[in-house]
Amino acid sequence: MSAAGSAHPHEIAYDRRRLRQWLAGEARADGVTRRRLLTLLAATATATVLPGGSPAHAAGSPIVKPLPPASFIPRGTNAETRWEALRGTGHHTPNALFFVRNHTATPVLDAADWRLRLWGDGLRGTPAEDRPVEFGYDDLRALPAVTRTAFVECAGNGRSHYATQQGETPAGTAWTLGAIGVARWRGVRLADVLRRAGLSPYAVDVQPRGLDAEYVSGGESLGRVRRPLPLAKALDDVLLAYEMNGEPLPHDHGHPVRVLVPSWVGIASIKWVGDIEVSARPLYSPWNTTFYRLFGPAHPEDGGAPLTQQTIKSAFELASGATFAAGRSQVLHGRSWSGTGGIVRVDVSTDGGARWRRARLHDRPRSGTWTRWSIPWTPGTPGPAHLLARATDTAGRTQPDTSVSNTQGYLFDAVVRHPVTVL
Ligand SMILES: Nc1nc2c(c(=O)[nH]1)N[C@H]1C(S)=C(S)[C@@H](COP(=O)(O)O)O[C@H]1N2
Ligand SMILES: [Mo]
Repeated sequence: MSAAGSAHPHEIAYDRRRLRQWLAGEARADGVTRRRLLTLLAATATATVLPGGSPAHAAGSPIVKPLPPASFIPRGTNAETRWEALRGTGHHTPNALFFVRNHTATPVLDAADWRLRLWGDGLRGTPAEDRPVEFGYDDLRALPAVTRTAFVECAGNGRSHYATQQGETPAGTAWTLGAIGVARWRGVRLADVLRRAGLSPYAVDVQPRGLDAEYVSGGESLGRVRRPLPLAKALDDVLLAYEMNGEPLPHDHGHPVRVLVPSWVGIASIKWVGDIEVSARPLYSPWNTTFYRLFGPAHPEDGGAPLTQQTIKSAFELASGATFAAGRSQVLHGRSWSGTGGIVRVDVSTDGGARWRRARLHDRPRSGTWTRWSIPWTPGTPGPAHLLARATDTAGRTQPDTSVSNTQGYLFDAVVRHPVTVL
């Protein structure tokens, strides 16, 4: 367990080491062609195929739960939460309102049949796949339970604002700001499961994989959704969650068990987890090579390091184009969050950014979750207006005016101009 306890690897250095090892033939890169990796290294920052989704079921919706139009904006195999639907909900997003991001379609799995298989050369005394360690649902339930409040947010949340505010055209789902939800997750520590499985001191990466269908992109199957996680994060605060807001995990959110990686981009939180490879060599998948890295002129030639922590954002609990009566006093509500710390300050402008006032915070700053806020407003002159909110976190990070562009439109962090009309 010595490697286990080592310090957080600096992700960029770690990634370079990974690439070198791969080139030396040491790393495993199933489902990633040599050509793909070389392209990555050579760094043509071309836009990738738009995940349109291939149905996992013969028929039916890719999402199981109802998606009332008042609460959701349908986006292919995904569904975005409407911010106006969060008004009046508490700190935690009700399961019925939580956004869904599916590469294919929600598989309906039975906890009684479910097994979690741990395998790989990063386990002690386990020759590769020969003797995998298995856990059933009841085995997990019998381990010490932990609960934690955390957001799951898609790396592409806010992507459409690269177009609306910056005139760019990144590839991917055109989310506004509703690809985030906060829940109270209950489950077991991944660290407990890894230790029970017998972690070797040489383990460096763990790679959970979903039980949903293989993801087909550009006519090529990339295999089942999976993404390696450095061991240091896996042993830190990652959960195998079986409850969401006090209910068994809903089908769309990973029933019976999902990975929950606090503060990181949503792709790390693999749903419907069926197996976890524990590896003594760095691992690659399309989700840490082709996807979920930053490409473009502002980034390293061979792309940035695989995305880890989420960025900082704010949203009003209002519909786009909401109307207000001139001269009538209001209270505006919103939420801000960051992957690098709790939110300590939010400034709001109701005049398109000329003057700023400090909002009142309704939650204590806590990492991995949002802070609700409010501010009074009496709209003046009738006509179109823009509401803006700018958050600052405990790490001293503040939302900028412009987000650094990247071809796939990840990590939008700029202040969003929320259009409203005063009547
Ligand atoms: N197995 C599997 N896990 C997955 C995905 C998926 O399609 N399949 N999507 C990922 C992405 S990109 C995000 S943003 C989150 C979304 O979680 P949610 O649907 O519970 O909101 O799940 C992640 N885990
Ligand atoms: Mo995502």
